[in-house]
Amino acid sequence: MQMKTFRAATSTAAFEKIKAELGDDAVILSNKTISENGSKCCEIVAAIDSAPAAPKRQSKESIVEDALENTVGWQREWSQIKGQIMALMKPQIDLNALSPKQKIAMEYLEREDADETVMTRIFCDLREDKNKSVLPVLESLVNVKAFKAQNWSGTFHAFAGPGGAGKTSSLVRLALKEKKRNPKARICLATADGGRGKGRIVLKHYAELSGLAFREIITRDDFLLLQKEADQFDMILIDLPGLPGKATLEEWSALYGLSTCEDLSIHLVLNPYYSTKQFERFIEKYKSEQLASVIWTKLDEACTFGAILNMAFVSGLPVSALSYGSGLKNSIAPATTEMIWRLLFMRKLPGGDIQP
Ligand SMILES: Nc1nc2c(ncn2[C@@H]2O[C@H](COP(=O)(O)OP(=O)(O)O)[C@@H](O)[C@H]2O)c(=O)[nH]1
Ligand SMILES: [Mg+2]
Repeated sequence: MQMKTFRAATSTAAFEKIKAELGDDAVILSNKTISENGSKCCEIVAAIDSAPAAPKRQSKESIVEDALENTVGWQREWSQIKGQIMALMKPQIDLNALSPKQKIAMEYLEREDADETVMTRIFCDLREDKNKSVLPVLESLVNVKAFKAQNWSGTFHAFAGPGGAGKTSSLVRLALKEKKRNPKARICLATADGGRGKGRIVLKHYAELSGLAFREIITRDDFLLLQKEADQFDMILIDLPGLPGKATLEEWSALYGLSTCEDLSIHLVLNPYYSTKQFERFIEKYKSEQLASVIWTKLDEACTFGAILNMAFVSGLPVSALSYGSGLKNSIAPATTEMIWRLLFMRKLPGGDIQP
């Protein structure tokens, strides 16, 4: 048996090292948080029965073949079925079957990048009644649950999403907003993002500045500890890392013990200007039973807002906050339905500015 100790800033990084060096068959013997040169890190002892197989050399052709073979079958099938349903539906979507007002609304939403599934759903609803306005239809499509302590019963809130989406800054700004609204609120900021990354420093800085508690989650032990002290806090906000490669939120949550925490809501932080394919990927990557809302960021940089409708329809998740600037002040708002309609139909940001 070959045994080796691995150290890295987080469990995820340590597991990556183990996978690269010992392969998928490695057995974990221990996994703990230790102190190294004054900062915390993760130490894992892993073992493997025999020497790991040398990575096989691949020709260009075999890489292409592997890639084609590995395309997840059902994903491809589903997107084909969806494409065919849409192709069948499209000729049925005759905008002239609607009232002139309804037609204008549909054309507007199409320009705003509302996708085919959303357009089909709205069309079917409007076609039933020529006097029906588009707003009640949209209201049945997009739910809102503002990010305010009184709206959410659980203590733990984790912020997930792609790197650079605005997780750390949304978390800090929402925590400061909550503290301002209720100075007695006992709020804890916790980082599970990379141990030594910039996000950690930002979080620590604002926690110290604003009298908030600060914790680091390097391994699942740290999260267990935080759960044990949870009754000291009214709200615990956790900054999750952007997950690299094929890593999924479900895997990550299981690894760190978040998936068994019943008191946890995960908020997905997204920008409206990712491509349709990218959104499809994120929906797969970040799917989780604990996903509870979407926080839309960088609205000030977007030129269409149809993604908010598309995501609401496909995920059924409410929108909890809207971020519209990089500054600390007046740049994030707990969401309201009015804000979303103003954004969609008037290009008015929650702060009042009009988008070009
Ligand atoms: N323009 C604009 N910039 C934002 C917004 N939210 C975050 N940012 C900026 O986007 C960058 C990445 O944000 P960060 O919170 O570090 O992203 P993370 O990697 O998801 O934690 C930072 O420079 C933020 O200041 C927003 O709503 N509008
Ligand atoms: Mg961050």
